[in-house]
Amino acid sequence: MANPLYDALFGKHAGRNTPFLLLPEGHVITHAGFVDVAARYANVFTELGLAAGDRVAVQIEKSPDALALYAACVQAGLVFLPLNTAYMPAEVDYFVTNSGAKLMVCDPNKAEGLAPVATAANAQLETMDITGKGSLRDRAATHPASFATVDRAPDDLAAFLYTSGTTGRSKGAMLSQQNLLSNAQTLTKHWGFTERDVLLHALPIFHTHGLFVATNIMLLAGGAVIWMPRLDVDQLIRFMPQATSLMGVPTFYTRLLDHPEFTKDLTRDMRLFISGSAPLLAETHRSFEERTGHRILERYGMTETNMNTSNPLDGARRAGTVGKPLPGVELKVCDPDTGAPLPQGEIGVIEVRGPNVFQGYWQMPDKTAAELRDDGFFITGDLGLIDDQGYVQIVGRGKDLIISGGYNIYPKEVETVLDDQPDVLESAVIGVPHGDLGECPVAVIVAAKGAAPDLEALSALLQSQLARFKCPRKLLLVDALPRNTMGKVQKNVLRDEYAQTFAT
Ligand code: MLC
Ligand code: AMP
Repeated sequence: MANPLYDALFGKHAGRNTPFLLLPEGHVITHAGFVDVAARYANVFTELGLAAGDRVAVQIEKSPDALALYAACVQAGLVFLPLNTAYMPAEVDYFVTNSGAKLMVCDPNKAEGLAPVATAANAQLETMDITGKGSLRDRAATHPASFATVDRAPDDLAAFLYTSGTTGRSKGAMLSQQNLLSNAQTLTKHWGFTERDVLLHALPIFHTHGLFVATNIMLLAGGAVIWMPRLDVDQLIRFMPQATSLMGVPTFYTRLLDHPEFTKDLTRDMRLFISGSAPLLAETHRSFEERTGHRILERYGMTETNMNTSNPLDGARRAGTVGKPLPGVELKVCDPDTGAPLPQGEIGVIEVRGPNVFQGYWQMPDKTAAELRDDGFFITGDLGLIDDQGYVQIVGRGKDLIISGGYNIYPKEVETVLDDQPDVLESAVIGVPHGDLGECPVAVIVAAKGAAPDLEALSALLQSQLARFKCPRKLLLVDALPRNTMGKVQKNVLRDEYAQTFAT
């Protein structure tokens, strides 16, 4: 047996002294150097008593060592569980407990606060800071740069990514080796990535986009990655002449367009600009082409499915569409009530099937059954249509979800915190247009009888419990929420009413 994901992404780089991670301050990590570091961490995992199939939860800043932990998990047959660094301890508590993680890795600054979480969940706690330093690296220094790769089958799990739900708590999407590998292979070919490519990487590595799409492709293709800790447009511009490609959420592109130094000349050696995770406005697509001559390639994906559709490398990249289903991916548009496929051109719920589709939600058979059909089709909850040229257009969401700067916010989670407050009768959290982040959450609140909620105090309370990006940028008090005849809150009415909240 072998370990297909490790062999394809990492193992083949052993001994290759070619540049892999190019750090902004000038340091270069070679492919060989990277797999050596990963092997040391794989040895640490064994030292800590972890065995194949165990989950490793990490909430750490982006660094080369943070990426090496992902490689080490794959090599040791462990399930990698990355967490958004913005999550608060209560949120982390849920993920660690629910996943049954045996090891938790956090920033040294957060270790004290998270120690009780680890203890309660019976997980070991180790640390790693933004430079890679911490207790894990100390341990790694005592181990050799070689490790006997653990055998894995294509269906064995490689990662858990938690995704929130419209009703209850977050669900751990289980991704197998084959889910990740098949998608990386398809995308590398579809987008023409080779070892000559140099990717500008400014996305976080705790989500599908920055971790799997961007890094898996580059590892498979064997090219180099300019490894930036976060989005800094000045830095992006500085390094663009050395790069061939960029992957980003739409905010990356609107911020580039807002920068006076972002010119056609700067993008001369760029081969490809890719956008996804949130809708790219047709207007951004057109302005980008006017400024640079490049047409952004938009694609569509999800945590549960990796990438589903893409505009073509060669051929028409059409603004306002997410392209056609990727090779090997089947896509249909169905009636939301009956699940029956709809004729071409009609709007319905998008369903997808293929080797990219996840294995189900961890220990949630009911939720899995509700979204993943017996025949393998996954119900995405996105509303769309297939146009007369076979391109998919996403026209809305059947699920109550806000996407802000590429991060998902489930209103229900925020409303639950607000509704629990004695001064609040009820609340509705909606997404309203925002020039920089696409949309931003706003909370519309109704006071409990005779109460006068302190909006500042409510805002502070939300910030103490939820990651900052989920917290509404504005809280508004109203007498009543609009309802339809069935008594359901009409969020579309609220979205229209408050559409101008962040208009400039
Ligand atoms: C940061 N903040 C946000 C935010 N990001 N608020 C709302 N939405 C966001 N996305 C808040 C911070 O909490 C902080 O608040 C303030 O904004 C400034 O923080 P920052 O860290 O300086 O922000 P910035 O660096 O400008 O980050 C914005 C961003 C970043 C868009 C560059 O959010 C980002 O990199 N997003 C990418 C997300 C991503 O990778 N998504 C892929 C999901 S995978 P305060 O109050 O402290 O000032 C997926 C599948 C697929 O969807 O198809 O790809
Ligand atoms: P996540 O759960 O973070 O993986 O978010 C997945 C969701 O992001 C999808 O269900 C879509 O709603 C949205 N999404 C991803 N790519 C695009 C895109 N190109 N256009 C519009 N929405 C997108």
